Amino acid sequence: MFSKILIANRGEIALRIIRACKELGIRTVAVYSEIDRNSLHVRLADEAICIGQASSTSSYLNIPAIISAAEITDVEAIHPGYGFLAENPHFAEICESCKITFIGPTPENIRLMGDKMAARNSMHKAGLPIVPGSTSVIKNKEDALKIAKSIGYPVIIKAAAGGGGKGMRICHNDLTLISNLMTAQAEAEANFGNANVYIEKYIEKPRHIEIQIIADKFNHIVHLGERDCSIQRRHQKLLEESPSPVVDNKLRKRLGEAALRGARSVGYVNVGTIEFLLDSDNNFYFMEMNTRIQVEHPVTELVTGVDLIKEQIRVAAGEKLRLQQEHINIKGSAMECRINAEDFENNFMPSPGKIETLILPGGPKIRIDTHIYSGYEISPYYDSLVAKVISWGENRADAIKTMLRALSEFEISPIKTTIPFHLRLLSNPLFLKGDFSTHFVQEMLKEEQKGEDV
Ligand code: MV4
Repeated sequence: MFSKILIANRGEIALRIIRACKELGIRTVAVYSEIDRNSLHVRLADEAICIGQASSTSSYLNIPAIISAAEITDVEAIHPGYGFLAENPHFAEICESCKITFIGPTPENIRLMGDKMAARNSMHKAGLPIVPGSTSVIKNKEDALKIAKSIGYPVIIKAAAGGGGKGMRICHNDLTLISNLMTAQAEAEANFGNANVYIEKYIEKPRHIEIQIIADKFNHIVHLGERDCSIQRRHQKLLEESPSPVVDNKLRKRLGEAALRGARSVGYVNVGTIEFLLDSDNNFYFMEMNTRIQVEHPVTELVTGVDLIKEQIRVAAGEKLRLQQEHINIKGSAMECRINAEDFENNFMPSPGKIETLILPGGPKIRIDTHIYSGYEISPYYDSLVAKVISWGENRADAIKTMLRALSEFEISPIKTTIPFHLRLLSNPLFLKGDFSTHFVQEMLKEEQKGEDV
């Protein structure tokens, strides 16, 4: 096992990783930007090194500064958390060449999954179902029209280097297809430095279902069931839950086996998530693979009892995975509400600032992952996540009741948050029935807007 690791991240995930290290007997090195000097990850780590100014490019994305900090403190490994450098194949390579273990998959796997079209082709070859569409780059309008004719409208244009919903265009006919193609290519070039786009049949109102996997370096791999991440707004997830209200044991087995087949086919190691779209007939299609620990990993931890961060560190250190698929059972139901410093009443406008009052919920079946405290200043430089409230219940209805109880205890001021959104969501009859798609939030907010107009 490692004796010392560096955490190349900030916020709640840095704390989560430091806590796992403490329990594993691993010493920790925090890195921080000038503005994060008073952050909890700096206080809780054994050592802390300032790596630059507030802007992410000067600090948490500053590879030379982070590698220098790792060399000075003589760590054996770097945990990248999520975001920042977590899915940067170049960073993983540099760690490797400096003889520092990158706690994650290989640079080759990160690079493959970063190219969404290559990932799609690779998973198709492995036998996973993919949405009908193109198997190579769309070069011109003739290519586009030919594909659209063969699969039928609506279609969606996606950037090969995109992902997470960025750079997508939905087209309903030849005319919009041709005009969207040019802008999609230009946008892809501008945003990702890669103009390559591909086309898929557009699945209307799907659910976003993702399977958590973990693999060791000895070809042993297990899946830990699904998370339903359909509750999102503009590709930002707001609530995630496990199990999905629409996935039964039979479907879970099929999704899990598909995920394992895909991961095995590329020799994947460490934690990963295979995203699927599930259509209204319960057909599923491979979408993307995330090669990092995800924000929503706690819901899987609560229903499986597996500490994903500890397991991730253990397999990176070359330990054998002790989990066996037949011993992984989904117990009860868990959900996570993302509390962002955003003004729900004001179109989710960012609401940074100093926290004056803070009362965090607690009690049975509630877990809070957060880095904030009374007197902490939420900076506008980084993402707006301030806390994750995660509830567990014997069943979904109980997990919802406990979540409502917890959110009603949560006091934070003067900054505005997404708590009022969650209170509304958790009392919506369709949500309570489990009847929703990736369009649900948009539809719910539009419906409420209408009510206000009358
Ligand atoms: C799609 C789709 C419908 N049809 N692909 C968005 C994020 C990226 N992971 C893939 N995304 C989508 N791809 C086809 N062929 C709809 C979405 C989509 C979506 C997916 C998951 C979660 C939220 C979403 C919101 C809008 C669109």
